[in-house]
Amino acid sequence: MGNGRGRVGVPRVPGGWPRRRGGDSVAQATPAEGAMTRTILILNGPNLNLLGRRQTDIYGGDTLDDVHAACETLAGTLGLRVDMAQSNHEGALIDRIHAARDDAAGIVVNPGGLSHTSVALLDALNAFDGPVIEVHISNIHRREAFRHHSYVSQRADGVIAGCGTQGYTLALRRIAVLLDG
Ligand code: CA2
Repeated sequence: MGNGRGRVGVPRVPGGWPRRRGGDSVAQATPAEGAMTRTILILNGPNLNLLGRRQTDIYGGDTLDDVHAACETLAGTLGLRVDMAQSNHEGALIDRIHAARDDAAGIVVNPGGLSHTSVALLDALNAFDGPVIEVHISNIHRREAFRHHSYVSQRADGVIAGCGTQGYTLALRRIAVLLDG
């Protein structure tokens, strides 16, 4: 079953993920547009700035800078660029997702605690046309019941949970597959 957006599984069209606004192919794009389509936004929600500094028993010892470095290294091998962002503010996260409509080809998102509460974040992601992979460092299904549901999962093309910070690089690999078709 799809997400109501006409995308079920891996897209089969040449050139990868269906483009919005008339469906320009990569071959038709200008160099500037081509570069734009290969940037992946890695968006982190509230409290993830503390990663590696507190609660290392749950989230591990890597900092967000470590995650950024690992993603940048991998992205180079995948022909992608990454733009890493974190905010403790729901509105700022929503604004960044809106901007991603014009400056990112895909989104890797760890919404943090907002996963379990934010319809507004879901609405913002529903306005983004590229692939979205949701990441949770911890296995939310093995934790408190209130963490078992994520609003964002209704939009996500894939969900990775419980793989530690490796989940971010796994998500990047999946986005590369989805974009390249
Ligand atoms: O497992 C995940 O990645 C979570 O998205 C992390 C959220 C939590 O609310 C979700 O249920 C699962 C919490 C992020 C807080 O991150 C911290 C990291 C280190 C120290 C304190 C908080």
